[in-house]
Amino acid sequence: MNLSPLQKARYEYAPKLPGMLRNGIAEICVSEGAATTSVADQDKIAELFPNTYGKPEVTFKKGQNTSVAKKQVVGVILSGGQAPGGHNVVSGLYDALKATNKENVLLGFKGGPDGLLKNDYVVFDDEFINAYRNTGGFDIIGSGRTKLETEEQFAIVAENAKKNGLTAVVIIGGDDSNTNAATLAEYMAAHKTGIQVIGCPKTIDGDLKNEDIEASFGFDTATKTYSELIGNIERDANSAKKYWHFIKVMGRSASHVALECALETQPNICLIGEEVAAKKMSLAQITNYIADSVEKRAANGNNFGVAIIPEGIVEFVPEFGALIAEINELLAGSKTEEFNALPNWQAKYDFIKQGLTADAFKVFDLLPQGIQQQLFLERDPHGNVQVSLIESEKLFSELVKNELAKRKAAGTYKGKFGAQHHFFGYEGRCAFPSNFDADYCYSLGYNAFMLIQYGYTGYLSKVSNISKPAEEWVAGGMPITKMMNMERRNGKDKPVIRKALVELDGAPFKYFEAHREQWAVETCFTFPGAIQYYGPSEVCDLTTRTLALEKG
Ligand code: FBP
Repeated sequence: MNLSPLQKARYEYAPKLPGMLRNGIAEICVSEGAATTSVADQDKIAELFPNTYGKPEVTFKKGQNTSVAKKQVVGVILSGGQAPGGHNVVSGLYDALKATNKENVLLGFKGGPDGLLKNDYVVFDDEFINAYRNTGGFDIIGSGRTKLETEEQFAIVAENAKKNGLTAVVIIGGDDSNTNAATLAEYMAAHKTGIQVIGCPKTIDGDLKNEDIEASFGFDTATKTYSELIGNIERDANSAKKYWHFIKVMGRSASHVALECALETQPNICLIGEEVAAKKMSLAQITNYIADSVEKRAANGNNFGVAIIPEGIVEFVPEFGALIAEINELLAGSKTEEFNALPNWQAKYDFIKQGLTADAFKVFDLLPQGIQQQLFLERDPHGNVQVSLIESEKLFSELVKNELAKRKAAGTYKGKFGAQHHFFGYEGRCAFPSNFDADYCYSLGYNAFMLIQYGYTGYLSKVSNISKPAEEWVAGGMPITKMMNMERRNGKDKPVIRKALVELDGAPFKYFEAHREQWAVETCFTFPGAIQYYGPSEVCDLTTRTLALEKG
């Protein structure tokens, strides 16, 4: 394989561990804190997780290692969307496992949860692991989105685990995957398999965090990658002075990515889905908000700008949510075939007009035709509209264009409006992890093994105090059940990890709110540039603005 100079150099990078894990395995001891309770619905969660609920918080510290010496055979999977640093979780896990006992074995199950179900795995050795250290991507063993949730699936996983002599399974994933890790841990404990289950917090979306988990891994690198690109576009906009750029960024359920990129680049507009929902903003209100910025900037001779749109925005607009619910009903069952058989768009449009309520149709009719058609194109396996596929960057630029045409006719707007559209998502999910993510992920993996070695199950690997230098990081673990509550999923009440949305009274949003009026009218762009891996610490080891603001 041809290696780029950076890839070769990154192989040599030695990720930093928290100070307390640096003295060698023999000097890592554990201390237990108070028993925990779930964030809500305590009785129900306790009833559903009788073997793993209420366990104590765990912290590692320097001292005599008292864990029981036994051969460990650990299976690991990567689950869900890619996030920079996944390879380092695996290499940290591998290094701790081998440093504890050379006879220990790490198996990598391929393609996410499917690997556990199909018993499809590789056995890691030094050569294998060394080829992936400090690199982006999940290609070491691949990933997948199969949900592990039924008794039958758990029984197959337990059977395969026994067949391979596994003592533990590590699930590297987001909130759904770690919810599954908690349920699998409970199953393994209830069936007295002796197999432990540990989770690691991953997702570029940044929505797996809480008072214990300060950040999910991958968010740092992905947002830095998008911010570099957005900064470059801002420079281009400021150079050519002729386009408004509408940039959609990933984050299907929460707007953390959009907010972080806005804090990094100070665009003219950034929509925050959680605010749209809280203020029950309509499409027209959002359109006017953007059009006001375009109009004011045009009045100053600036016919250009940058707007960041979070991927999941439309689901936060109440009237849009109602429209989607009606469309899902309208096309339920065999009605999709009836709709698809209609000869042309006009016939389909008439069918939609007849089928929707007047309110829903009013919203539908506001949309550009391209977006109207998208709503009827792609369905998920349950027959629902896939909102993340809606080109919301084009939706808002079209709506703004129409609004500006009205304002021009009324004589209030005299500028020129030309739009460019971008979607940044996959560009950031497999970048070389920043030094922060390389260190954080390696520590999460190393720490996951310490939790296994000390006999814990149903825990999430936790590394905290991460806005400080790695030396001061605190390693430990948190029962996953502590993060759970009951939520309605597919018509049933289910125990799940509570997703973290952008908090409108949190410091990152407050900072943005205090500055956005100025950013909307003036040109205050900032240009973060590319992630730096080598050089001064103040350039290479920066955490996200979100984390810095949250931790004061
Ligand atoms: P996870 O929640 O699994 O980490 O994935 C998040 C994400 O990157 C979203 O931002 C995006 O909407 C989605 O994955 C895309 O998924 P896919 O890779 O299946 O297209």
